[in-house]
Amino acid sequence: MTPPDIVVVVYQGLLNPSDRFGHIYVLDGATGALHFKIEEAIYPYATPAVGDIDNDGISDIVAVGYDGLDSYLMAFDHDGAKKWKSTTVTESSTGSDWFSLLIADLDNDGDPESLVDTNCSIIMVYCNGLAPTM
Ligand SMILES: [Ca+2]
Ligand SMILES: [Ca+2]
Repeated sequence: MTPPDIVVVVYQGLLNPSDRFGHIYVLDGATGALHFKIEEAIYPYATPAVGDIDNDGISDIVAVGYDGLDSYLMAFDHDGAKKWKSTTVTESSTGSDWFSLLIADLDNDGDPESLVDTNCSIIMVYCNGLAPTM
């Protein structure tokens, strides 16, 4: 059995305050070798969720993207290719927003939903692995 890969967010803002962006790195689960880095900037204080949002049998990554002002929900294929980006999730200009992400089939219809919870306890649900339409 092939060991699963490791998804990790790297943020260097503590060493370099001008760098306010995190990046996702995917590592080989057996060796720790780098498979790839996702170049899209993400919000560094939100842990990505991993799950098969399009039911193709291969895990995908859902993360909070960040452009330095606004944050978005973003989905990536198993190879790091961007699948979609939501409209703004919440303003993050104060840097005080925190997010929790979850992928689950809430209504048991066989298609996963992606959920994001902000520090205001607002939960947004994106259905069936599709790009959100909010
Ligand atoms: Ca998939
Ligand atoms: Ca569902």
